[in-house]
Amino acid sequence: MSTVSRGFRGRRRPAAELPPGQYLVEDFPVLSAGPTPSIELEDWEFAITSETDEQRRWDWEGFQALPSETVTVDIHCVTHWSKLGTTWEGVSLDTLLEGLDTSAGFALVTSYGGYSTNLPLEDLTDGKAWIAFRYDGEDLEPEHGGPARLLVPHLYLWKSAKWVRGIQLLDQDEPGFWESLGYHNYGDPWQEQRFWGD
Ligand SMILES: Nc1nc2c(c(=O)[nH]1)N[C@H]1C(S)=C(S)[C@@H](COP(=O)(O)O)O[C@H]1N2
Ligand SMILES: [Mo]
Repeated sequence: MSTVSRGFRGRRRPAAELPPGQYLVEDFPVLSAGPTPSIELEDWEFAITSETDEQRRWDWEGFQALPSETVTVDIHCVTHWSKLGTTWEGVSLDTLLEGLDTSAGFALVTSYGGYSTNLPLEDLTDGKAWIAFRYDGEDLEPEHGGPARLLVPHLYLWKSAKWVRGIQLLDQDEPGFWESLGYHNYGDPWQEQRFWGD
């Protein structure tokens, strides 16, 4: 309809779908604590290391050969923006962890460039997290974490480590980059767990 103004185009969703204190964005802001690392696909690798030092390692080719999923999810940044209905392609952590013998309770996710973030292992399993390499039908742009990033949309987006390189499974929780600087250890947007003490 020609009379519909720009503000009414696109996705309109009820406010109940937004966690407290969040506003909607249509664009995709970039938030990085440092420069965007450039990672050649032939050098890329991703590894999961268990608490008993059992390791699984994929190069790009091996990773691409894994079954992937396309998911549409809402994402919520602690700086108050949310973006609804974002579509990603990635490999489920369930696929990557399948058959791995672990009794670890925690995970420390590390990135090319030095970023890290921590979360309970159970927040990575049961269809809740992916290593994503495509966004909106395109290869994931470097500034958004390409070649691949963690996507764990039910927690604030700082948990979704860009340029992901590895995941260490741990018996003891260990704070990541923002968590050791005062961000909430868990970061549930629906509980508004932004900072330490929230
Ligand atoms: N490696 C790395 N991952 C990161 C960050 C970062 O600085 N480095 N920032 C986090 C934060 S605070 C947010 S909000 C999201 C932003 O993702 P985007 O830039 O794709 O919007 O990435 C998260 N993952
Ligand atoms: Mo963020």
